[in-house]
Amino acid sequence: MLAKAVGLIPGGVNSPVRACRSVGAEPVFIARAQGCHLWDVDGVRYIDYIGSWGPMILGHGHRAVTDAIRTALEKGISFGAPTELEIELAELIVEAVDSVEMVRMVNSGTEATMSAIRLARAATGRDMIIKFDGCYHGHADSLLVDAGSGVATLAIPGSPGVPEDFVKHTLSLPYNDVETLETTMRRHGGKAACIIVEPVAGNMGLVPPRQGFLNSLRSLCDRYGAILIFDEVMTGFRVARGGAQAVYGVVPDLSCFGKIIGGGLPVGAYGGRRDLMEQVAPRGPVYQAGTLSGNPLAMAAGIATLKELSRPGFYEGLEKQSQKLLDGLQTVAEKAGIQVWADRVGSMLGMYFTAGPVYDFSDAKKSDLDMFARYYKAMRQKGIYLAPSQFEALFVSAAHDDDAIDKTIEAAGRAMAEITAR
Ligand code: HOZ
Repeated sequence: MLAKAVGLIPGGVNSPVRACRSVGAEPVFIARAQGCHLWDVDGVRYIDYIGSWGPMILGHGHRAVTDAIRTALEKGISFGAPTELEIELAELIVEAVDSVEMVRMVNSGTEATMSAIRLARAATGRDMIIKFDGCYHGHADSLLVDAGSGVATLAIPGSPGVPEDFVKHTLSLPYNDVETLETTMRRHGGKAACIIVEPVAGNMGLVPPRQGFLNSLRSLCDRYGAILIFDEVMTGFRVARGGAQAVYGVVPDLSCFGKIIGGGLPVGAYGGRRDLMEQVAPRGPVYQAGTLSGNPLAMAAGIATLKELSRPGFYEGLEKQSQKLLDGLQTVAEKAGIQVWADRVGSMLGMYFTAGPVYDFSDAKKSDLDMFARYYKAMRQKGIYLAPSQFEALFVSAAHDDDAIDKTIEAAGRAMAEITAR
């Protein structure tokens, strides 16, 4: 399949990281999925820790979600006109995320961040944006500066095709470094339209915010009149129902969502303060549009997913399994004599092959990438499907039961023993 795909699709894949190049492997072609398992086209079963890169928090093929999609499908696939489902999903988001008073649906996280930045620039009349090294906010031109995810995985410094004129307004600073941020804001704060951040960085592995980092973003934005944008495409409804902003108690002006709110179908959204969102067309002059935005299948899948997440004890159960996995991985690494730095926020995990600490992108890059590649391949060979990059997070779903977690820890133990035996 790969041989055929590479002749038709660049690299044989429709998104770079999944090509598995940085770990010296070939991609797995998936045939089907259920619960926490994937089966490839050769019938091999894997325990899945990618979860479609975040959306599948309930596990694959969850009945409530597939039923909702089926019901919506019978009524029509896409209308390009408002539906009641859009109102319902917007209501669920507004109700769950305190800082969001209004929300606009788009089709991907990339669209959400791109649109939120346009809005911030329009609202402030300023061009400059501030981001952080190793954070990834999609592939819009002005955001491909020291980015994480595939850009980090493939060690691409920027991207050809992005005019210098577009990126000259983007400043990228070290994550978790309040001092550098304060100095930069003293110098440029009056010109900054926004600070955009992953409140828990999940595109350079997993790097939680250090104490006070997110609060300092809030106070510096207030001091210099910049808009604070939380990119919660990964963390929204993942680390808590109210997102990372609920976990850390910091209120952004705008938030971006994706992944979980579409239940596995293509969706993104941006929302926040009413006075800002009312500047979006047609209510205001800031243009942004999309033929398939708010399409009924994705809305139905998102609604069904978010309703499941509001069941009492949902997040507690997910945290328990995630902690069990983290503890198990740390134990087997120690047993194998491998130094790792592993961390978790909610059901997002990261593990680096370095003694750490890992507080920013330069720390993350100290991980032994060769050892990661060998670990990845050994785990895959044992039926554990991890992200094929050190610079991506692991996602645990509600379908990862004790048996799956135990098997994963046991496989990790064997994988680590193998990679140290060489
Ligand atoms: N950018 C996503 C990961 N953070 C998607 C990677 C992929 O689908 O290949």
